[in-house]
Parts: sequence; C-alpha cells; structure tokens
Amino acid sequence: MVQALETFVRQRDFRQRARLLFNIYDTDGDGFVGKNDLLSTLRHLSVEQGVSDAELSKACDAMLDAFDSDGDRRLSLQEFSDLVEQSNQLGSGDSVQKLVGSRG
Ligand SMILES: [Ca+2]
Ligand SMILES: [Ca+2]
Repeated sequence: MVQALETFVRQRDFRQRARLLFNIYDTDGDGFVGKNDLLSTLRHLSVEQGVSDAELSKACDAMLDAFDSDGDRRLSLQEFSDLVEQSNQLGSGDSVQKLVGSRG
C-alpha cells in the first residue's frame, strides 16, 4: 500500500517535472518541441561550454531520431516525457556534452 503510494507520487512528480521542462524547451509555445526549440534551449545551456552550432544541430537531430516516435520531427509532451525519463540530467548543462559526445 505504501509502496503503491510512493510509486504514484513518483509518477506524478515525474509528469510534473516533464511538463515543466517541456514548457522550458518549447520556446515558441506552439505545444511541441521542434528542432528550433531544442537548438535555442541547448545553445543557452551550453553557452559556456564552447559547443559549436554544428554539434548542437547534430545533437538535436539525434534527440529527434531517438524520441520522435510518430516521425513529425517534433516532440509532443508524451515523446518529450520519454526523453526526460531516459536522460534524468536533462536541464543541466552537463547533458549537452553527453549528447554531443566527449570532446577530447
Ligand atoms: Ca515549439
Ligand atoms: Ca513527434
């Protein structure tokens, strides 16, 4: 019973967190996280890490390839939630470097 409650709370927290991040990433507010949304958010996050636009663009394509399950090249809240679930550190600048791979 307690376990079920904890699971419920965790899932609710996760959904709230995913929605919060979704709203941050959806910079133009159209209800989807497209490549431009990803680019501008990641650019902002990685501003001090010297990641080039080309690398960011590649990272965005990789994210879309991995999580855009219906193929419209933008992430719905559901698709974005999957991404958040699999990258718990999304939202920290650290995640950008992981996405673009280590840089020597
Ligand atoms: Ca958008
Ligand atoms: Ca999609």
